[in-house]
Amino acid sequence: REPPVRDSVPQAGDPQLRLLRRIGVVDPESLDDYRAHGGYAALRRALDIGSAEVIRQLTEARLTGRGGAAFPTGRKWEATAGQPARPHYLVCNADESEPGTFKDRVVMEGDPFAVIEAMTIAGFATGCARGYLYIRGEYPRATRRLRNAIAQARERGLLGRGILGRDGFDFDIELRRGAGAYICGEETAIFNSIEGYRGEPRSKPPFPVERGLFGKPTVVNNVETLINVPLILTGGGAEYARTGTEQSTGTRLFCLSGSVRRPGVYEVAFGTTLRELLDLAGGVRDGRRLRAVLLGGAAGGFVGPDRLDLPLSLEAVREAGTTLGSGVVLVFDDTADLPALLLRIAAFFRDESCGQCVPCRVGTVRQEEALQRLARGRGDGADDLALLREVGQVMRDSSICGLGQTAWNAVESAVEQLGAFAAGGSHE
Ligand code: L3W
Ligand code: SF4
Repeated sequence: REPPVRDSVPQAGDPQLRLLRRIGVVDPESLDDYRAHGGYAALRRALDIGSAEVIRQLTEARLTGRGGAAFPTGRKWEATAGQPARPHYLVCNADESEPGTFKDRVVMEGDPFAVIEAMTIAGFATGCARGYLYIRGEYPRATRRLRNAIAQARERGLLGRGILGRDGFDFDIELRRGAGAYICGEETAIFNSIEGYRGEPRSKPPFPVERGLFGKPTVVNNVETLINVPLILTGGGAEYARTGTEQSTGTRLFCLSGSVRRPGVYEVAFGTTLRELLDLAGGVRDGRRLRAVLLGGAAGGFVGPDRLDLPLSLEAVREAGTTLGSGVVLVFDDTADLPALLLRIAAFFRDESCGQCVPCRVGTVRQEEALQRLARGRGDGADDLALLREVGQVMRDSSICGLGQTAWNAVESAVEQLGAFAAGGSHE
């Protein structure tokens, strides 16, 4: 079933936009139109300057991963390119499943050729012969448009053998659809899924750059990370780094939803404050007061109305004890039922845990049970709060992957900073 079209790019056509500049402007089904809007100039430039210089430009731009962990992209590409084992693989992580995240969908539906061009540049720079585009199964329109983009690019010599007439540059893309499991967005669970095994994360290290898909050196990047690459190549890494802050360069796509007047995807420079971002979206809906904002998604953390002047940069949110994650900005007004919300988040993690390791498999169940007791207002809650903290710490310290390691983040921030279960906080 096709999901409803969301009017999610309110500022399409705005000259300030970079990553979203073609959305709503270009015909997403036409390679010619993509080219007419500057498409494939960056791939030409990449071939002209060579793979080492492409990576140098990314490093100079100080581009970081947009999937949540903000690892330096230049370092990742350099590490993969330098591996002697062959073949190398590229994986574009388009399994966008973090609750409240829909930026990659907007990009893939509105500017699919940009994703294909960026993957081709990544393949060239890191010496990959094949790229896998692993897309969330619930994204039928994006899947159709990407399939069409891949087919057109192949037809026109922009994928396949001798790309753009360059002897020896062979690269192709295979699209794979996920089947509804959140954990398959974890980079090593993707490998298992592509290889035909259960979607369970692998222990790291070894990191994918050394041993990834089919045991070979693999570079894994989020959709948003990749679409920054053509911009960096056409404008230059140093120029790119002039936008944003010292440690967070460029722009970021934020997914605004919940109690805001104009929900959607917004592109702003890193360092923009939360207040400015909420103002762009028209502020809190129906004239209500702000209760909290969930930043970074279920794996992120809540901030209260006292943090509206928080700059949205990696360094500032780290200091504030939260994360930008995959760009989630989920807004709650003063009618929000925080305990009910935490129960929903806890149920999500319990449900999506792959069950492979004990801290996460058992911890997510214990977390949900303790929250249920707290929400029912049983006793003074001291024992359950202590249990929550202990279980949360164990999950964070000893889970195999990011799901278990972050399953306590949002609950912790609501308990410790918003006083979700302080006297009178129970919702019954
Ligand atoms: C080479 C090293 N590579 C780390 C690589 C690693 C990975 C990247 C980040 O994501 C985030 C979390 C949530 N040599 C390396 C190295 N790498 N050290 O860098 O690695 P890591 O392990 O820090 O994080 P991760 O497990 O890949 C966890 C977020 O993901 N999350 C949900 C995200 C959801 C979406 C979505 O729906 N679109 O993105 C859940 O946990 O925020 O920060 O590539 O290989 N020494
Ligand atoms: Fe699976 Fe959770 Fe362990 Fe990750 S932390 S491997 S999701 S059980």
